[in-house]
Amino acid sequence: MLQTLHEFMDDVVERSAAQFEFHQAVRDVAESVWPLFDRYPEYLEEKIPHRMVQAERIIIFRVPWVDDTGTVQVNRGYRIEMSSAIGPYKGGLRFHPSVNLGILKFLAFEQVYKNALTTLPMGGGKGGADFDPKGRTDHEVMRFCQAFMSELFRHIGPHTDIPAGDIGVGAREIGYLFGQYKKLANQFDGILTGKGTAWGGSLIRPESTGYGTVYFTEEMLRAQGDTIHGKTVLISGSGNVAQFAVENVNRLGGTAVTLSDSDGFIHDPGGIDAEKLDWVMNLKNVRRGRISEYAEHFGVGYYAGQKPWGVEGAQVALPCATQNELDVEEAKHLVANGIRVVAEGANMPTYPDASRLLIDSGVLFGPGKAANAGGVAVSGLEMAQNAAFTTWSREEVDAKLLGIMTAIHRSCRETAEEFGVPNNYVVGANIAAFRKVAGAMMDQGVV
Ligand code: NDP
Ligand code: 2IT
Repeated sequence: MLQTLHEFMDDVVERSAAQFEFHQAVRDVAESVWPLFDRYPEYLEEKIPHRMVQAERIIIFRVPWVDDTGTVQVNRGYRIEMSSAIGPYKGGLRFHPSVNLGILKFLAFEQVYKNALTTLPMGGGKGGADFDPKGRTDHEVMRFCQAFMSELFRHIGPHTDIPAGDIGVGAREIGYLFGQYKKLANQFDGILTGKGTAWGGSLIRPESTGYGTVYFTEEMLRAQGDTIHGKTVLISGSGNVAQFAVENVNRLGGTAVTLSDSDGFIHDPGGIDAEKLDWVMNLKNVRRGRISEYAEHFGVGYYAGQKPWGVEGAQVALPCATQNELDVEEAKHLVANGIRVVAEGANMPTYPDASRLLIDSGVLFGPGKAANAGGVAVSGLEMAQNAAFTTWSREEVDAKLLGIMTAIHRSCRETAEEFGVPNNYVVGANIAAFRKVAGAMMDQGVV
């Protein structure tokens, strides 16, 4: 007698107590793929889903470092090596005080399926630390990164595990991490992506997640005979993903009117144009200030402690900050205000009941593992350039990114149709990705 979905989820919850985000991510995939097992019972017989929820390896380590006052600080570092079924472990590093095992396991689990959708041969992983870079000097961040890499370096490699950025890990941190790896390993390897373009980084990698989310949105609209051109767009977050989502909305003729951080959001009804976006990039990436300063500088509204989902007059919403930042009440506002598309630039920003409500209300909903896959896809292109000892032009990488996002969209759409749920990109993404990973696991035996 094969296990039911209910029994499977009970087991997952029992064996990973209190890891709520992990349960949420697993349930989302399991609910989509369980009906598949009527057609392919061998997946259950071979315990493919049960193997998929166990990381191949988890490394947890001490990260001791000394701050500018001479005080010893101790953080906890992690690397979750989730699945190498279709390629080496690949996925970002997150530095944020909220980081814990459950959050990183959810991110690593999502990464496996996201990477499978990219068309490139990458397995899934995620890592990070409960380090808070806010308010730290560059030298403190450097010493932390060096301490973190002093342990991580022995576990990664260009054919083993290739980390990248995520929340709190951008160009500055990747630089410090790479420098320490090189010093310890005495090798100039492509062991990280998101590197500086002078030392092995790919053009368009910084832009790729935000650009890709907007390309995916455009594809969803095109499938309905529409485009982003002329649309008003709500965006949350103001970091890497949000910034380049704004840039691509502008390129495609839309108007982005909101940005946020963990303190509140700004609403600029006139639109965040190229000049204002430059100002935001300086604010967030150089001065490391708060988004409220935008409102003071440009004389627009700032809403402390709130999120942008109640703003009226928009047709597209792109949550680009963090997990579980769009709840069912906010989803009701979006529907009531006439939103046509929600595409997740962040990982799992929408609560499950909120995404269900959006889909049931006819909103086109692009789940993160499809909509934000452009970042890791261009990381894959960075690895390809490193391996070939070459670099590609901006135009070449951007065209490949667009091609990949179009392919991901097509695969989600066709799979949703095949399973009788047209326009359901959640089911389409989950089944398309699961089939690829499960197939590889079946080929490779019980390992
Ligand atoms: P950044 O660190 O550059 O920016 C994060 C943004 O989200 C900041 O505006 C930050 O505000 C806000 N934020 C973070 N945590 C919270 C929170 N708990 N509540 C409210 N706001 C919060 O990160 P990225 O832009 O790289 O990442 C954003 C999202 O996109 C994450 O979900 C990440 O996993 C996902 N992602 C990133 C990819 C990448 O290539 N970078 C690829 C695919 C997905 P504040 O400054 O106040 O903390
Ligand atoms: O969530 C993600 O896909 C990322 N943070 C990017 C991972 C990567 O390896 O580029």
